[in-house]
Amino acid sequence: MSRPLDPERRRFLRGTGAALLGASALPACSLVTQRGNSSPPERFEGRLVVSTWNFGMAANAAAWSALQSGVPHPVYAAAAGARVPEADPAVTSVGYGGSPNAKGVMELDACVMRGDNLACGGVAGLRGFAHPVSVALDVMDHTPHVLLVGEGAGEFAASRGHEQRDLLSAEAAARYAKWQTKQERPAPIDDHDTIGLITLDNGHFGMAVTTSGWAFKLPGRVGDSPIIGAGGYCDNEAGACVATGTGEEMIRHVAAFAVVEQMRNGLSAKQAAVAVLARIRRNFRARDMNTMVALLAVDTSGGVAGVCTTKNFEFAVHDEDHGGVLHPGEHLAP
Ligand code: SD4
Repeated sequence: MSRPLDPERRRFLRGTGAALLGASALPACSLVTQRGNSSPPERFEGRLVVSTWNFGMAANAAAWSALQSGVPHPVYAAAAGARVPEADPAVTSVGYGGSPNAKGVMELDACVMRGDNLACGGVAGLRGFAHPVSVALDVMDHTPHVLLVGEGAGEFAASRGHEQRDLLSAEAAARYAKWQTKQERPAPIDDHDTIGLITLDNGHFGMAVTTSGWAFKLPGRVGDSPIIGAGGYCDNEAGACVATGTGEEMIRHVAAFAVVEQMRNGLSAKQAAVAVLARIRRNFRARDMNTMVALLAVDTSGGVAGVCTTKNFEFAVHDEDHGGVLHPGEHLAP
């Protein structure tokens, strides 16, 4: 049974959703993008990189070069792409320059997965490291585990020699200070944009997700992004999916896994993503809330779909025939 929201919280969720979506939560990005007006072609041939949001354009370009240079598996190309927004202070929801938790501390989440053998790795609540996605790769490649959290994740990252960095940019500190001075200080529910990348090369899927998560979240809060099956999943036999938006909804529905399983049952990327997103929205509406959830999926035939509960979603696609193109997400019909 779903827990009814108290009227205060209900008002807050409605208010923040409307305000933030109206203003678009997308961070400024200096990249010149080739903006497609419509959905991508029905299917792509050959190598492919897709990722969430407009900052996915620069990430895709890096992932594409990595694919071209012959990485051992496309997951390493996905991670190479993810490192771009992790290092970019203009991206206010990923890595350096992302948003801190309610105590002003940066806690980052990331995961990676490969579709041939389902090897995967993740870190949650990682503090003080520049590239959580690289630490996630090391969890996959150098431990028998799939997810390390908090202090242990940090100790592991240090033991592997990962770059340490103060992740709170001056701009992020200013945003935090502004948020702190507000009388009511709920965390803004739609103030977060994760990058999730899917790479496909010769039938082999790779996937990477990285984020600073929900801005001003409770310390210790973990979203969907480091959780295999929630924020991302891939399987060469079925397809791949990454998610962005309110992670609690993705965790509840094991969203990325659900989309991949629908593709395994024969649905296209678009049919699968729409089916799962509709289920997620039905469920959160039943809890009297509204929020942003977007699913980006690729099927084994090279079909790509990006669907969202709101109108502001965009996704980036890079392939041989078209180069890099930014596509508008499809808004799920009301
Ligand atoms: C989270 N899903 O931590 C992430 C944030 C996000 O678009 O994707 N925002 O809930």
